[in-house]
Amino acid sequence: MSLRLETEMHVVRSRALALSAIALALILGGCTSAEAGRWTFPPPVASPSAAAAPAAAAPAQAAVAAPSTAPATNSPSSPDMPAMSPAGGATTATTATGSSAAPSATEAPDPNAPAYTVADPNAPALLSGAVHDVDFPIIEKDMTVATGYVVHVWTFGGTVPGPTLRVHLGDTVRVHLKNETAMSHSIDFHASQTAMDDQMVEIAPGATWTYTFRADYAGVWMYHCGTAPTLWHIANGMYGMVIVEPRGGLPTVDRELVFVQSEWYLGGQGQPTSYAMANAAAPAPDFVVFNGVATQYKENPISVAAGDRIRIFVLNVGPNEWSSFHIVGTIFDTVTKEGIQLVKGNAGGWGSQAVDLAPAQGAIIELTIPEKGMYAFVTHAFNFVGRGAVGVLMAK
Ligand SMILES: [Cu+2]
Repeated sequence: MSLRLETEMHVVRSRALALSAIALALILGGCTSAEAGRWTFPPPVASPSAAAAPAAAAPAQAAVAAPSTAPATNSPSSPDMPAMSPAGGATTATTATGSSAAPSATEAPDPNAPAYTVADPNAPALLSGAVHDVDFPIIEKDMTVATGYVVHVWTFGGTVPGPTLRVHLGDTVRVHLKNETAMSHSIDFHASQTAMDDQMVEIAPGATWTYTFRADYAGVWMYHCGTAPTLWHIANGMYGMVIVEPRGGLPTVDRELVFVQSEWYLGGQGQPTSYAMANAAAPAPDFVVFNGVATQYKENPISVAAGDRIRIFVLNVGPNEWSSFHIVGTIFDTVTKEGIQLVKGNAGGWGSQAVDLAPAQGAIIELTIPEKGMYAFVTHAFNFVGRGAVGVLMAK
């Protein structure tokens, strides 16, 4: 019997209306300095107001809008932003807010599942100094990955994606891992260069390890657990982004956002993801998401301003599918994808409509919001839009 079939026995099958999402902003990039230069994730959250506070020295921040401000479902202003619809035809997951992200499998939403937590989409501030000590506890927990769906995730720092680290070219990063689970894990920073048997060692339950690297190249880099089967450890939430700013730093813009695209292959309510589904030669993810949760920024649009210059750090962690990152109604005038640059004001007048990212590729995208209104962002692999890979920038 496959893992998926086994875990399905635990699934609560109900089609009742799911709880509407009432969520607090989570400071993905928030840092608490227990000692000079030491950063701890996740940051302690004392109260909702504390959770909503921007990180010190971060770019312009805006709290995630309340669910009530979500655009009306089934009233897209663009043919590129369809209403959510069942992706696989077997099950329709309809939330109390009228939106849905339908799984392709036989799962049904659990009306008693906790509301998801909206991930803060704002990019973190550059870590100060040139040597950074960062704490990454390895933690298991339950996470609502779409309204009505809970996965028992494995995490770096208690969130999926894990914390975004932002450093400057040439900085030294010392990541202090402590495995607080009953399973071995490891970590692989793509921003680093090292032998597998040097830094990417197995960290046994209860053990600690410090992964040290120097950020030799600028870019948007993936990190992930490398413990076998690596596919499963990634599929179950063990990934995140490292931003390495280029020599001289990045120019100031009005707003900076982070989107990590990933897939969920459900293994049953409250269970880890299905390795068998993730490992299929033609994988069919239940959800494809930005920052861990299906449609979270469709139901909680990100407020921006017309005329804003916006920089987006985009990473596709897969583990299997490509991303074609697109924002309806805009054109990217500046793109740095895997070290290849499109520069604003180039002599030929070139622009970019969608940025293709294979698993483990990242990009820095810049655009100017042309006017007030709604801008949907998606992967333009449109079969995944109905599975959760859609959000909204609402320009006031
Ligand atoms: Cu792992």
